Amino acid sequence: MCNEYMVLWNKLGLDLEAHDCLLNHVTESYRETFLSQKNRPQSMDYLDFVISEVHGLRIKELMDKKAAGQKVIGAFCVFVPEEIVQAVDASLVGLCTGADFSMEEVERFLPRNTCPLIKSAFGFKLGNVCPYIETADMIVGENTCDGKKKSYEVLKELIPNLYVMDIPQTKGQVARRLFSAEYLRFKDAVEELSGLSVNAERLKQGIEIVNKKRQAIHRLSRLRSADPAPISGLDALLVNQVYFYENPLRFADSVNRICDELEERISHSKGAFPKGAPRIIISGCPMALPNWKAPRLIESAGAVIVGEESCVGERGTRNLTESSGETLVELIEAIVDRYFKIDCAIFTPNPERLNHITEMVKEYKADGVILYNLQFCQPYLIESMHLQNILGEKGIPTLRIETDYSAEDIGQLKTRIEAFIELIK
Ligand code: BJ8
Repeated sequence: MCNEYMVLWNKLGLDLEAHDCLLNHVTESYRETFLSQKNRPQSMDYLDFVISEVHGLRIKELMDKKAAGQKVIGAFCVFVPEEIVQAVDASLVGLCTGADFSMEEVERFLPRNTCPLIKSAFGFKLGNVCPYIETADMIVGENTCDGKKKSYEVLKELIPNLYVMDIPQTKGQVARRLFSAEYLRFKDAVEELSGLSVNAERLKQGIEIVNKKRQAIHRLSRLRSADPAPISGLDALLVNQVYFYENPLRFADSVNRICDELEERISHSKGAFPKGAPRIIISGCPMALPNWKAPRLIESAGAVIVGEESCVGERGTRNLTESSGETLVELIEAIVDRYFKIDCAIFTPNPERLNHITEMVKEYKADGVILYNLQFCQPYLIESMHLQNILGEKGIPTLRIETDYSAEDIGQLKTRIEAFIELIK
């Protein structure tokens, strides 16, 4: 690894040996999962490069920005409004929560039966292996599920610059007022952090930047409705994962370039999978980098994932923020409107999610749905049983899986996924 990065990681206080182990693991897993795919679009080179530099060049870029006075904000959830972060020229980065690390240490702070995503956040901090956590000037936690909200009380002891945002759990008028007040409180906090004040012009610009990357993702999603699917679900998931790390405008340009190539492929009926391959919507808990286990099993079994109903996917990106308002209040309200539509399972009731899944099945011509749940995630696990029943009544074949970040259940998952794909063929 280049010396310059070693100096950088050292300066950030990373445990260089443990960090090396993590990078080797991710590089190996990336090679096996992504580089071994057949019929990959050429323009995926961009993502190969981004991943190879995710702890290198991107961190250096963020550190250079910090040296120039700009701020970096880390987040664990899609409820953190990036538009407001952009309005003070700061960068928002999603924090790694997709792999087990330092589990023994983690279980000194959290019960064993805690969702892997939460444990992962602790593991990356306790193991001193995440340069994003160490680069961030502020880390935003959000009171969403019980696991997250209670764990932030503990995480605060490890991360003094943790800022916790309250998120309502219902969608009535009172809840919306709370949501709006919390976004205003967040605006005040980022203004204080950056020393810049958010005005209508800055916020409009922030909205337009974030919308551009969402629009690029929307274009990609539409192209995935073609048969043969022009891109694998794994590569599309990777695009959705990189969404949380990359510079937004560079990301939008690069995804648009991928889309240009996919349009070309579609015009020649060229696909990542053969025409008629079983088509799957995967729905449920977020798949944070570097969690690729379930999609890899699904696509190795010959099916292609054509959409993700997930926060690392359409739940997180599907709506744009209206940018036509002229005043700060109008623009903040537009942001609140946009984020209040997110149909996370922490809301009760949450009928929009079922509607979204059924729309996606139709839009992407899916043959079945795989409900993906992380172990001990009560909101998604409970919702998934109900969803499976209703989707079954609608004649949509559905498989419900529950997993974690270990390799222990790969054999059992593989058998169940292969049987499901056989069924829907
Ligand atoms: S908006 S899905 S990113 S909260 S998997 S930690 S729910 S126990 S991640 Fe999420 Fe925001 Fe909702 Fe999306 Fe809890 Fe479940 Fe773990 Fe989860």
